[in-house]
Amino acid sequence: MSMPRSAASQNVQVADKDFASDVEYYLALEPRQLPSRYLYDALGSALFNAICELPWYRITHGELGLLRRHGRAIFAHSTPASRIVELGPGNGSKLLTLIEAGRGAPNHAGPAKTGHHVRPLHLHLIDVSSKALDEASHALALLDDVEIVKHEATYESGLMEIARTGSHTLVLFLGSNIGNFDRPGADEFLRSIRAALEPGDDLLIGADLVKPESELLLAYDDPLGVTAAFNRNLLVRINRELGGNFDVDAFGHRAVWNRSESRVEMHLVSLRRQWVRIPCAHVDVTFKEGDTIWTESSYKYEPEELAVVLERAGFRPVERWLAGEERFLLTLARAD
Ligand code: AVJ
Repeated sequence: MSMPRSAASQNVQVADKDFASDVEYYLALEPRQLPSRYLYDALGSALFNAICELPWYRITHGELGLLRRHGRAIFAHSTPASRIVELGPGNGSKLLTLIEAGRGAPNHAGPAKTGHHVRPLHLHLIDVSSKALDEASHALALLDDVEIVKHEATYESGLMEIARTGSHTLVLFLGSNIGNFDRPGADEFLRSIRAALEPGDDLLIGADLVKPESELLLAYDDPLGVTAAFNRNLLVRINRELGGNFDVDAFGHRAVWNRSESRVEMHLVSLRRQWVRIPCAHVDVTFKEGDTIWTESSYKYEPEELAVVLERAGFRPVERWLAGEERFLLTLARAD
């Protein structure tokens, strides 16, 4: 069994060069777009945490309720693991809730109440946002006998860092973060999670389900304008980090339910004709009134579909828990 590597060796910086070249590349596509992972700078992460508190955004509350109510069952159904890897821990509340709810469960790897000596539980947090990593590790440090390893990295490179240590692993992919991938991308990404695991390892995945359009639009275009601020902050970030001259006031927020693709899309809409330059990304572009930048997709699932997608990627669904009110599904699946 290999030893866990030290925390210090595992910080991979997401280089600004990637941001500049992605902005250049994606703004040249038709339709114009920007990758949603860049929404999460420090302010973007804070705004996302605020979104999670909104009464219209029900993913977080629905999922936390499931983790709280079924935490013991989740550990009881999973292979005993000495490490938990979370892809996109946000502020750490999902993992904290799961571990606290799971205390005393038969397979819970953390400090048991029985007084037996238990190896410390290793928590690996993978996120592109250093702010999120700091917040999450701070929140999780409240737990006894855990060792926290931060990976400031994309999911893909973080997964390569945690791959194959020989110790059993539970991977958490919660919050409907799977929703940012289109269907082929989700297939491919789940396969890359599977490739980082050994047979018998587990994946706990949370997915938001298809629901009435009116509910979806309220969740992604809230009356307080927090989601609009979250979206427009991407322009603020481009201005600050890449020297752009976006007039942030001149872009509106739009959420669209694309039924045939089963996704909610976020767009920024130019409110007038304007010329935008982003020197560090070699961008020089004009927007007509009504021109858009597509900034995010949040794909929604049907329960049966998710099981099929997991099976295709080499996972066998073990158990699932549904929040009926919020239409949110938590699935535990085992690597074949
Ligand atoms: C964190 C990607 C799951 O798509 O629901 C929230 C991000 N965007 N409101 C989502 C988000 C707008 C969120 N994910």
